[in-house]
Amino acid sequence: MQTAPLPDFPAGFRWGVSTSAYQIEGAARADGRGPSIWDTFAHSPGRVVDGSNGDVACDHYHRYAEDIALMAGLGVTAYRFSVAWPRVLPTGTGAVNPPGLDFYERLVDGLLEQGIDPVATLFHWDLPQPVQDAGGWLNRDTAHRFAEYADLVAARLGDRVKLWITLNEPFIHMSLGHGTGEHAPGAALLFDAFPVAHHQLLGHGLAVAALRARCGAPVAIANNYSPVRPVGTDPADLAAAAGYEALHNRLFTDPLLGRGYPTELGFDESVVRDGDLDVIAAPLDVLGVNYYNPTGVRAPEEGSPLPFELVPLDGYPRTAFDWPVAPDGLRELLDWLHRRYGPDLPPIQITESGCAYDDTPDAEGRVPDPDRIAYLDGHLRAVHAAMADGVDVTGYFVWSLLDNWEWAEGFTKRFGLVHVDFATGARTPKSSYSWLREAIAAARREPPR
Ligand code: PNW
Repeated sequence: MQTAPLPDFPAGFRWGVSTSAYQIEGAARADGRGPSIWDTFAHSPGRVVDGSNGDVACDHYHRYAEDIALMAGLGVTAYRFSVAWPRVLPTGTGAVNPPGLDFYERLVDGLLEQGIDPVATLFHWDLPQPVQDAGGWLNRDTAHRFAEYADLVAARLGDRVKLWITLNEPFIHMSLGHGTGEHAPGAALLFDAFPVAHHQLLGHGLAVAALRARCGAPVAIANNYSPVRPVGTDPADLAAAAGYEALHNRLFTDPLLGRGYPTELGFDESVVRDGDLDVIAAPLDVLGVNYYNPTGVRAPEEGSPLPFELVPLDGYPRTAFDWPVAPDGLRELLDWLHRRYGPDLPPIQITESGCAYDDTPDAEGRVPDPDRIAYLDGHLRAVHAAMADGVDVTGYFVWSLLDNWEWAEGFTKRFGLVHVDFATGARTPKSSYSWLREAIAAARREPPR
């Protein structure tokens, strides 16, 4: 598919792809890896739509060299992966598993050989099961265990990782993992899940301190955001939308950027101790922004346990996930972050942006995915427009390099630039891969200014 040339991005803009450990690595019992909450969850009947799990996934643990070659062919300047805590510390704490650290060292060194910046996420939801058994993120101790694990990884890789990301989407881990139970560990506590927010943020702050003590590499967190669109004009609809806005977009970012927790949600904040908010507000070098779609919200039905109802938004094309395709939402979101947080907002990198479609190889073995090309084109233009509005955006990572294991959706949602045949592990670059390769090559040819 042909698209008009993209506008110029500045020299040094980071072009990347993102993945996460449990979604691609497989090798779930190899080389001393311990179980995580996602192993437990995926192996429990009824939790994952197709009954699948990440035991093998993309077998990236064994095929990482091929995957680095795919990235080199794409021309990206950075790769965002996650370190599996239970691969490094099989029980979450205590004894180190050397082969686990060795794997990430091979990966990092392989990336550096290709001139690709390693960007390491420390927690992408795969909590060691023994840490969960001790209370998981409902237990304040987990914040300290996380910082110790961060210190351990930084001691080994701190001289080579170019950007650390402490947590991935703590909002989703709280809300789907502990609010509704759709994700591991499967707790359905609704608003009583607030301690999971606070302890993740405390763990983040403690990990930032540990990383700073070990190395000079910049530190970020990756939050997901969604512009909230009220559906309906009743004051009750507007109030519901305002509440959801505070929950989704501000609960994590306000305390990170020194504003404390939003009060309008009525959370029981008794777990917050003196000094915690200072730990959480440790300066960040980059804010990671994961963006997929805007959210429609209206007032709930009588008797609903939640103060809002999420509703589909009309008037947008949809992905295979039924998510609306709304590049304007990304510009709106970036402008909102810039306005709301002003000088406290660090430079932004889009740490995830992408879409799922039912991509299937054709008779010639090609995988045409014109909808993904249109998606990426639109979202890159939205980023560029936000930059012209004055927002400091320094990178864009596509979710994802590979089709992979999409959590509760199992293998049914394909987000990759590269098609994966899950029966054989065979990788086939889709047409979006060729499109992005040309876009990156054109951008990197721009003269520095
Ligand atoms: C993110 N939602 O998850 C994650 O960081 C990735 O691991 C994941 O594969 C990707 O987005 C695509 O889903 C999300 O329900 C999971 O709104 C669920 C939601 C949002 C993000």
